[in-house]
Amino acid sequence: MADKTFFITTPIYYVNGKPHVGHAYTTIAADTAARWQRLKRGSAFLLTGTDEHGQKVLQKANERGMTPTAHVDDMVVHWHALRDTLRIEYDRFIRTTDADHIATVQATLQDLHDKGELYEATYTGWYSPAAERFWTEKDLVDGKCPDTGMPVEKVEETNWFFKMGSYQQRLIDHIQANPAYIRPESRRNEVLGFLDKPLGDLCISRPKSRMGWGIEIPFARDYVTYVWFDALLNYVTASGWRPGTTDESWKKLWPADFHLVGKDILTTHAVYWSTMLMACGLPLPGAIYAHGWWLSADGDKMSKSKGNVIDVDLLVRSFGVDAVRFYLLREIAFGADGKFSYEGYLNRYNADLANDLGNLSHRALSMTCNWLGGVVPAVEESTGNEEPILALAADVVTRFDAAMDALQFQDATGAVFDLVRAGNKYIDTTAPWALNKAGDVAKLRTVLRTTLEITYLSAALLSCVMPDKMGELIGKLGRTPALADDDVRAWLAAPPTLRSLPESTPLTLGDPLFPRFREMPAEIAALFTAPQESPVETKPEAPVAAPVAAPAPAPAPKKEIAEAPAEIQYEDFAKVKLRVGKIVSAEKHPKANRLLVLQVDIGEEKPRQILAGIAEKYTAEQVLGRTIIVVANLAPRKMMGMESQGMLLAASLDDALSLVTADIGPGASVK
Ligand code: ME8
Repeated sequence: MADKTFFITTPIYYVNGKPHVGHAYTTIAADTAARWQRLKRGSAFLLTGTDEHGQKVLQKANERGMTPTAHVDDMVVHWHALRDTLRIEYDRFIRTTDADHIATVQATLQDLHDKGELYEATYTGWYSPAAERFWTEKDLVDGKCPDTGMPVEKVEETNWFFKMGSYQQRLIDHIQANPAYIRPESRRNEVLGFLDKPLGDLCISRPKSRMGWGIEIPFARDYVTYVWFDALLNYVTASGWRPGTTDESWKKLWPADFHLVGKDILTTHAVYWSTMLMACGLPLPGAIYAHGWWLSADGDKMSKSKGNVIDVDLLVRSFGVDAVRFYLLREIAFGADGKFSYEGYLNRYNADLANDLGNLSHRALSMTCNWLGGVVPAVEESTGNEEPILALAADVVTRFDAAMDALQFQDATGAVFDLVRAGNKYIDTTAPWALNKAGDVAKLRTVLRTTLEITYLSAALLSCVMPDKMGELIGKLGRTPALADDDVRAWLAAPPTLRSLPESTPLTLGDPLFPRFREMPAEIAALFTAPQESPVETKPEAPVAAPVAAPAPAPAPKKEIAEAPAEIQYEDFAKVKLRVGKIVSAEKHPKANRLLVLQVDIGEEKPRQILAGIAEKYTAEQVLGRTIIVVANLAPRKMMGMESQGMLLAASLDDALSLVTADIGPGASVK
């Protein structure tokens, strides 16, 4: 069909719990891709929803003392809410309890039955209620379910089977002929490996006597269909397809361009779903993209029972929705696993959003407002630095587009941040403050116009990732998101010229877009009020060259400090390796008011991270660039969740504190 709409799907999620960061991840990725394609093509269709049948959902309803219907109606509210909380512009939210879906599933079952694709057989096997599937004797691990480790029951049952095995070779051929069908490459190999072994048939029924919460099989009324057979069909229900339909409008959507799934459900999509489609006589989707897993900070799978699930509402409340969307897509390659830590989150927020992008936009706007009347200036005299940044802008548009088409969100955002950083460097190189002071208005106009244009181009591209904040920034630059979309389309057709903002348009300075977080937001910090590691040293009494380590967090009991002996031997002192170090970066510790997190160059390959309890006396800005003395062979230790790889020396007297400094290059040894 000529005017086929770009169609992208998320998994439909079980309504046995509330959404967490993992569910948010797939949904945000799909939404970002859909927004970009909508911008490029004029339309796109994003499908998401909930998987409401089956054992797991029934079990949860039972635990809550509710009927399954009351339970799913109650839980779906949390999933609908993602539209607002995460700014998900979905075109349909499908529920497997929707009437059109039930009709499609029943019609498909009947059709496959009529075509001889289904058969009845008696089966004896080990059934795992937790995994909702049968295992053979040899699959079991210590007599338990290999997937869940839970007990299994020996069950003899007559059931209905789908002749999945008969499609094995066709599926292998399809995957081999279409290298992009299963992505990323490593997952494709995994599926081909799975298909090396004989593929069995799929049991697609459950006797109502055992599990009645599902869609009734029309030709076997004592059975409901298996939850996966039901769930996978949601993708075609939403297109409007049904067996035998004469209305061809479903072809506008189907086949889907992308199914986005987590790696946990790749087999069900790559094998069950692909063969089901073959049996239905439907074309296969363009690609099944299995992304990686968000793990807890210590590398564990997130699970409610472990209490390590990251609450996405809390993140949004604390940092805003745009920052959450950005972090999830920027931090890890789509396909790889990633560990979620609040420290990592805060650092990324501060470095990319508050610093790089926040600075660029705030500098561009504030200098124009201060020195050029707050309107978009004309380009006048070149400073000789404009050409490279123009070339980079064109390159960034191309890279962004290619990466977004391939769902490489990390590369796409990375391309824009190359430009953002180049924009900041351009400001530093051209020094508009000096041009202003010298009255060189012709060059000043060029520099600020170029900077505003770079900010605008970055905002316009990033608006599919951060729709609210980038919309706000586009507004500050005197444009609207709709005009920005037009501009992006123009840059895709011909390289940008950095002349998109109409001259003399008034600008709005306003507040910084991404305020810097000096500490972890209170609601998150409160999660960590459990007892902290107690500090080993505190500020000693000695008036000279006293090592300064982290002070205790308020509630922790203070440790008694052993009196330093009156005399030590030279060998004792010789054990301490002292080095001169230069502080190359300084930040407040996200969770401890009194700590600064320093990166100190002591002449090694890379700077050492040193946590110093000096934040009450020194700001990060005051210590940046100072040349200090470091105890370089102190065993690393963790303080409030971050590692300190050494200690700096400071002198203290009463309330006064002074860093011990040196007038020699980093790496010099102190004897
Ligand atoms: O499997 N990291 O639903 P589900 C990344 N109903 N993604 C994660 C994640 C994590 N830690 N945790 C969950 C089902 N996800 C079926 C799907 S589709 C026809 C039926 C995401 O509620 C990821 O997309 O268990 C994963 O595949 C999905 O949630 C599983 O959601």
